[in-house]
Amino acid sequence: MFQPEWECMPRADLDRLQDNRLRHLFERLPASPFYQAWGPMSAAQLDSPRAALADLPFTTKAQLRDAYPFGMVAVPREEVRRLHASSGTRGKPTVVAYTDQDLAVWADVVARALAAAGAEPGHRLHNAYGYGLFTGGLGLHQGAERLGMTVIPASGGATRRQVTLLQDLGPEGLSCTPSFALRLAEIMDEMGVDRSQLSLRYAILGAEPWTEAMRSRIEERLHVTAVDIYGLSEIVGPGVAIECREEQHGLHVFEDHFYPEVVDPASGSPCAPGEVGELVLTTLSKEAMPLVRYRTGDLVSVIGEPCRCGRTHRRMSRVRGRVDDMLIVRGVNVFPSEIERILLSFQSLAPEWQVVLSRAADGLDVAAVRVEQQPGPVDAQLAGRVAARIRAELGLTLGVVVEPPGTLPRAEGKAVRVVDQRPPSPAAP
Ligand code: DLL
Repeated sequence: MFQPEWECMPRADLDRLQDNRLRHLFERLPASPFYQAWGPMSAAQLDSPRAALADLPFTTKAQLRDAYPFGMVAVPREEVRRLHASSGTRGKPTVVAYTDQDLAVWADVVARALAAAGAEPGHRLHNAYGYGLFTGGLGLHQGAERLGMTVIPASGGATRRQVTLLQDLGPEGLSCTPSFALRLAEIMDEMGVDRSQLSLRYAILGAEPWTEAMRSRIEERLHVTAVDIYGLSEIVGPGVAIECREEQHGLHVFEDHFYPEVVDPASGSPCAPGEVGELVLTTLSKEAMPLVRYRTGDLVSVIGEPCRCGRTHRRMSRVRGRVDDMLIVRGVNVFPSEIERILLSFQSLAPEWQVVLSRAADGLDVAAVRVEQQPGPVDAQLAGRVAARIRAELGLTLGVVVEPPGTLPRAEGKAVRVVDQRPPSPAAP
């Protein structure tokens, strides 16, 4: 463990620490042009900050976009040491600012995450997250250095060369998206790489939703222990939460820096432990861009039981999906991850898949699944069996097309699982 004094802090001490850090956050908030409008916090709010937090408004992605580029920054310009930005595929990007102290905290939490996966000082990390404005590459990089690892900054792309580096440089750890881990395995098969000759032992995978079924495939094909790492640029980047290799079940949220809540996405009221809702995060130590009750859009539940790894920080489930990624096909609601779980229960299917949404002549939406068969003899009945299982388990009628191996596009970063070919809705009058 990298920082046991923080990661295993007794719960009562952690509660007190959160209260103190929240109080400090409340005092600093008016320095942010956006939060200035809230006015100063009252004495009662400063007195019981955790209780007060639950009554404060949420902060949303739309507000961050409106504040583009620097409307949320709470420190003088010369104290901002780095900027990152979200990809902005759904509109303007959101800019995220860091002070020296923010970068140090980020490196610490990523170092904790790497250690939770099995990394040790002196190990090598092959870091295949993209470098640049995306937080994956630099986030893992500085965390690995902080832990005392040797970093191989492979970034995305050039997959064959990456396989050669994995063979020659002897890294114990791999960090990338789950879909890129599979891509590496696929190219290793093409190149005839014997996995027992590789030194890889663990993989730190995240930045996109993935399932237990996908984990089994990756662990089998790369001979690694794979753990799930979660984060988002707005809060810090990777390192908000991590699974421990002891349980590989639930992600510890580093609660000394990020205060989690899970709320009903419609009403905003708190969910009971175990109930799935939207993850809402408050930054407890961020200087450059503090955020209060930020709605992540990610659906998770809180795991109540203590963990045998000894960390006291609460665990959240894997991300089940995003509030805005739920597919509604002819009245049936489904998350793409549920489709992945069923597809990968067929050993004859490869872990490459997409859902294609289109609009039929009758104006209703239709969804079809494209998935690849594993190399081997063609099974003409397979598509029918897959469609029947999806219908039986999800109550959803989907067209299923089983494609030959190597047909679907491969992602170098985050996989695109849902392709929306529906015509844009007519603008409101
Ligand atoms: O994806 C940060 C990151 C980099 C996390 C490397 C992990 C590893 P963004 O590009 O801002 O930041 O995207 C954040 O990605 O709100 C989730 O919807 C999704 N996401 C991130 N990690 C996971 C995960 C990075 N482990 C958005 N499982 C988040 C499921 C994830 N979804």
